[in-house]
Amino acid sequence: MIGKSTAMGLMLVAGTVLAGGRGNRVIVVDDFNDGDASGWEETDFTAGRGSFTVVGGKYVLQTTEPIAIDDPSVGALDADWEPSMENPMFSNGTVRGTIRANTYGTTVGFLLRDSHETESDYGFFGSTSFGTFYIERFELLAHPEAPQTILAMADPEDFPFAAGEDWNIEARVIGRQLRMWAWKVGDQRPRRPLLSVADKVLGPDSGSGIAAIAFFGPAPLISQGVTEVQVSGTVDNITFTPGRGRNRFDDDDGDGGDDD
Ligand SMILES: [Ca+2]
Ligand SMILES: [Ca+2]
Repeated sequence: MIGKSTAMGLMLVAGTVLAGGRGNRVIVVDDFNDGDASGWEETDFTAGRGSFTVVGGKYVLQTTEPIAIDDPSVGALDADWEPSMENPMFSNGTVRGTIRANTYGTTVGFLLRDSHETESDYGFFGSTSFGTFYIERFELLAHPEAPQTILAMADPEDFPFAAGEDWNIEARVIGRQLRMWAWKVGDQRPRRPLLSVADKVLGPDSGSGIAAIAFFGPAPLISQGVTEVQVSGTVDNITFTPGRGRNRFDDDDGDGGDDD
């Protein structure tokens, strides 16, 4: 059954497809400039200690109080973009958006191939506690004892990520190829991805959801002696480019053609 909000979301998608290159298009997911986050399904894993607000045309996911480092929720605040859920058009493609961690300890980023049936996804994050960017596979139903697998992580010495910085993130999953670009707002997009890894566990049939999420990663924080985190992450200017259509962003290896 399609609910009213989903039907409206689909209309929104149809109305905001921008002209792109041959066989390609960019879908405006949300820029939050209308002051609300309609179309986003918000899940507060902290059981009432989280808030989702649009502030100054940006989407802010934050806890209303510090969350203890051993809290099983890991302070997670998850917002799913409803038109992408169970919609195969979003199973392969590229999410682009900006992220900012407003507090030390916060991890913030985007999910692709998110499924609420299997509670699985691929996550593309900036982590203030690791101090850099990483890609992970998440499978709660299949591996409840250890759902997170870090597939690739940048070197924090070379690619540091810290609280208070605005970054562009480009997160791509096409087939089994995962890629992530990250560059500071105002800088030029690097030609080559920061992270590139193949993984075949969560195929295109595993899920299609796009989500924004903020949480904390306990492991590095515990080793640093941190006892609690007030999670706060900001996202904005989110777009999605479906499939592997050729455009000027796809020629990452510089050979004049599409990659892969
Ligand atoms: Ca809105
Ligand atoms: Ca905005």
